[in-house]
Amino acid sequence: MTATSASIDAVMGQIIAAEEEHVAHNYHPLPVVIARGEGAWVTDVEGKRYLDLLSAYSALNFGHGHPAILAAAQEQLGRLTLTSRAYHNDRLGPFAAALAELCGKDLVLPMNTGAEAVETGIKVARAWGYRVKGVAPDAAKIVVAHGNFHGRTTTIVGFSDDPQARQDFGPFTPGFISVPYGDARVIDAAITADTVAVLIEPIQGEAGVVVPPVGYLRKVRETCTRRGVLLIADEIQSGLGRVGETFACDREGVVPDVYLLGKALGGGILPVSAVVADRDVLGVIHPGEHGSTFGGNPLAAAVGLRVVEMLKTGEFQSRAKLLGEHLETKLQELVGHGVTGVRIVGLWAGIDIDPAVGTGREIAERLIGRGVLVKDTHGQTIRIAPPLVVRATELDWAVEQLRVVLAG
Ligand code: IF1
Repeated sequence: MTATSASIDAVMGQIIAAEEEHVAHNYHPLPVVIARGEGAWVTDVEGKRYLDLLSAYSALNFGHGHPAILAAAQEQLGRLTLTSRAYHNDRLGPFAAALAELCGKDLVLPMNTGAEAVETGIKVARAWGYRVKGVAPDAAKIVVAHGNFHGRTTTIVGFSDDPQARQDFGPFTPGFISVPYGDARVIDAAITADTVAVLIEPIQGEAGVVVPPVGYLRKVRETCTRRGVLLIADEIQSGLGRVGETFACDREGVVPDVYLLGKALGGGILPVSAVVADRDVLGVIHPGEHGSTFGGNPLAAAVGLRVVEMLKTGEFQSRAKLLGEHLETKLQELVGHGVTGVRIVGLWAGIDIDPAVGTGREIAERLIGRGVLVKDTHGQTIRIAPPLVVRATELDWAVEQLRVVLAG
């Protein structure tokens, strides 16, 4: 079903129709056809400009076409893009060393998509459980949280509680126990002798930027340490500057046993993900037990190294924190004026729309006409996640467009 409205130009209508004709309908895209991107802005096929407040779900933390990242990619494109891990390449080592240092860990297992990092984290935790903790064969359990989103593979959707993610995709992988998010006591109660890990998002993205109570992450960390299970933090969306820190776990001074990273690690250019942990965890994986054709390829490593170098300055984290405080003040002014709730951490916000004004999707569609791109989630919520290069004046302008749309 194409949401073509009368206002969409025939050119865009033709492009959308062609996409409809030949692309599987696994998404319901908003009615805009983007052709170019620069910084926090994108341009459609007719030359109309939009402020990008989604950033490809935080994969574009550094904006569209960041010159330093493009330069690293272009230089590597002309040298070497892929070897497979059957051989060494001269880019993976420096990337892994820099990323491990950024995380304060020993080892990096490079993959491509976020879901692959999550699946890898699950395999590593299970292998650690059997080979280090001594859990009985095939008995490993992993505790997850209600409202989680960790990707779209059948194992991952198997522990989702979103019916749309699970319907008709079974049977599912066993060994996962789901508990309410935000209460460390239920995690403690769910841990048994067979539990090898707790897998959580430090802030739940898809659920609508759900921030757990202060102290939750610290209590989960303490519980995992006391009960001898791994804390796996899925920072694929919350990490790499988005929340005003390098990692969302940093907000509570929590260091997980395993970081799952992705999205922005690829600089908005290509899929780069990684599992990062100390040797006593990641060292359980032996040659031939896990991998991927593109994991750790020299192009991904060159881009990933540049991203890590950019994060080491702390500039993007500071921008996200300061601009986030500015944005929060502006968004709070909308509460009671078409907005029923605002949750924001750094430059990552979930805004609940008053049903009397419309659905999240309707607001997102109306914002297109005012040059602002957002994405709805779970009916009444729109999420705001601009590139961290966005300017305060651009955020002010975007909030003003939202105010006008809400006012009808
Ligand atoms: C889609 C959602 C966001 C993630 C976390 C792992 C992954 C994701 C915390 C998997 C991916 C993406 C997937 C994309 C839309 C987007 C999304 F709406 F699906 F849930 F951001 F909230 N962990 N999230 O957020 O990473 O395999 O996609 O690289 O599937 O529509 P991936």
